[in-house]
Amino acid sequence: MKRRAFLAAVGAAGVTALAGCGGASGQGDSYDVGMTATAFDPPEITVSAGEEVVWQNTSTRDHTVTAYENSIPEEAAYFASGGYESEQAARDAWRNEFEGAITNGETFSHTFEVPGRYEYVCIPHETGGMVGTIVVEKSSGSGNQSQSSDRS
Ligand SMILES: [Cu+2]
Repeated sequence: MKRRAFLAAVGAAGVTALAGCGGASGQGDSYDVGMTATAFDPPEITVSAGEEVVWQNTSTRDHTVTAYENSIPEEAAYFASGGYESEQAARDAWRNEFEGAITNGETFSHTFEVPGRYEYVCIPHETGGMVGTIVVEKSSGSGNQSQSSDRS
């Protein structure tokens, strides 16, 4: 319970930071990926390396954000709501005590440092196809990327 409250607080701080520099994806002011009753919305977003992604549960059902351990870049840090260090730990925690849930209105955030493709799932709705993808592109260097595409 304490850990969830902490994650929510971190998410809120991240929102402020994102708002200050223009936001990551234009999906509204306070989050990048919402969660409907059965899906991540949008199911795929692209960010730059070093950017933080904020998920918010915009539905009334409990969801998780749980990275597929084998579908993230090899050098990347594992991420899962609840702070678990492996997919198995996240799945066990959910199965045992529904831990790691993001409840209505709560947020979860993760900063993506390693470029590549990250696939993740909502454990309770995996069979319903509630999966998502984060594509992380190399940052252009100075860290403050403009929205205009001036890359070659
Ligand atoms: Cu779900």
